[in-house]
Amino acid sequence: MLTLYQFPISHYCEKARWALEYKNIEYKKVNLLPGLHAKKARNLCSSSSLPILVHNNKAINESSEIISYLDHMFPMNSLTPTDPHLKQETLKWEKFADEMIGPDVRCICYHTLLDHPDIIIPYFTNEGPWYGKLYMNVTYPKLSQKMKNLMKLDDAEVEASQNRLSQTIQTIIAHIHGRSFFVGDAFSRADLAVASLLAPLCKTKKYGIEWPEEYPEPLASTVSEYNNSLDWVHRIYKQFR
Ligand SMILES: N[C@@H](CCC(=O)N[C@@H](CS)C(=O)NCC(=O)O)C(=O)O
Repeated sequence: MLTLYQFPISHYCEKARWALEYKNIEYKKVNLLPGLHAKKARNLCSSSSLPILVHNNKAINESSEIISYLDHMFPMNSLTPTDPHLKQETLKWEKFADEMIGPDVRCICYHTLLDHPDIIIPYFTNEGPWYGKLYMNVTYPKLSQKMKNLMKLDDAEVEASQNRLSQTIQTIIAHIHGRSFFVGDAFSRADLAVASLLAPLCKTKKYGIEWPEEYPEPLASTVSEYNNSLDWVHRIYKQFR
């Protein structure tokens, strides 16, 4: 049995969930509480960041490493092309998504959502330890401040993230124009990475959590600006998730 240590709301964790489910691999999810996750994660491997996949007593972290491991161990429904050129292109776009989409989407979303404990705490505690709500009720003010500091969620940083993300989305639109997939003529980890890391802006179905009907401001306005540009994400989710 494989075990995925994760946060239900995390888009990097969604990337790993999607890969596992696309490949029809049975696995168990263990939802960790932000703050308390670090000790468990560091006991499993050297980093505190999730997702972490455990299989046969081996712990793998980094969503891209998890996909490589899964394709190696479970070759069915491979997400990595075999052709060397296509493989290189696919890994390039996945890296682009991991570095250019993931952090900015997270910054923009948390900048608003951390100020709404009524919305975010149920995601943090979803199907986690029984004491999750109790723990959050006591620690949330400190935890949210720590998260804001770690992610540098001040207005200037969020504005920089919005500007970068607008450019990144333009790059994506230009690349995908006239194509069905990021690389070649089949669904790959490049499509999966780009779509899962943009998914919180699109509130895609099958992400694994129920999105709020309306995001609070200023996230709602930001999301509505991007929405017309992100049809491709909805299509990929509909077809392959
Ligand atoms: N490059 C990593 C990024 C993972 C990541 O940033 N995870 C965040 C959640 S979205 C996390 O675990 N943050 C808490 C921490 O690092 O302690 C990947 O692809 O897996």
